Amino acid sequence: MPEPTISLSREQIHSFHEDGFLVLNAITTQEEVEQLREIYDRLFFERTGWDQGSQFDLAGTDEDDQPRLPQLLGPSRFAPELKDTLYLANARAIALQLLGSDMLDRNGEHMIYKPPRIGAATPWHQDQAYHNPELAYKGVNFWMPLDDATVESGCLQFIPGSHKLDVLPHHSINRDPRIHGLEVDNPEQYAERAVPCPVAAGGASLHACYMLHYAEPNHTDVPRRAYTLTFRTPPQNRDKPVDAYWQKNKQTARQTRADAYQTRGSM
Ligand SMILES: O=C(O)CCC(=O)C(=O)O
Repeated sequence: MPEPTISLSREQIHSFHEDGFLVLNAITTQEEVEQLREIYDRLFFERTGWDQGSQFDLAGTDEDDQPRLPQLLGPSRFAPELKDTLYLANARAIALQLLGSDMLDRNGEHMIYKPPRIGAATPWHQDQAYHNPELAYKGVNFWMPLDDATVESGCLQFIPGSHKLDVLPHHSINRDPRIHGLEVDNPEQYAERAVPCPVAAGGASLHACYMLHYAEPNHTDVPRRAYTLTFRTPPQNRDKPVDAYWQKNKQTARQTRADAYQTRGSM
């Protein structure tokens, strides 16, 4: 693992805790961005992880030939060289500054691809709407684009201070339980308070747990490739679980594939 090359100033740490997000101009080198693009394109071109349910269309039912928002969970399981990047070393060092020494060693990761022209919106949501409703979380997501991400191509947008909220009611995209992706209820109210955070390739936007965030469809002719790393402290049991009723009626093709894959593995 490379040695970290950057750290946050006191002002940046304060601003992250106050607003719930932060933008970094560079979290890795352009040389590493080039290498990551090759790995990324291979993983999506070959639909790596599809059979395991680890790759799927976040905004669709997985019936389309051309998914509009493909997502791959745990990409380093399929490309182990991702465990040895400067991006990971820098993100881990910064996460430690933000979360403190009880941060867990193990981190999460995923990739979300917005193809040129057809890439769908990532609706307003909180990541914790997907998570275990019995637990409370403290953590940080690093979102690094491999292409210059603009508002038009789908950089992330945030609602300052919304990381201080608890989980809000969500529903499946299009209210279709066959779709994995979630959207917060009444999303229209957030647009006018949104802070768009354009980021150049190899830079990153960071956001805290519970932050409301969104990204436009990709209206441009260039891809919007993004690679997220997540870090957290041990989750705490809640006195009263969140009523995450939107999780209960999910019926995704991704889950069916994941269950079938597990059954085959245990036979
Ligand atoms: O890449 C996107 O469009 C959304 C990313 C996101 O929601 C996340 O990484 O938490």
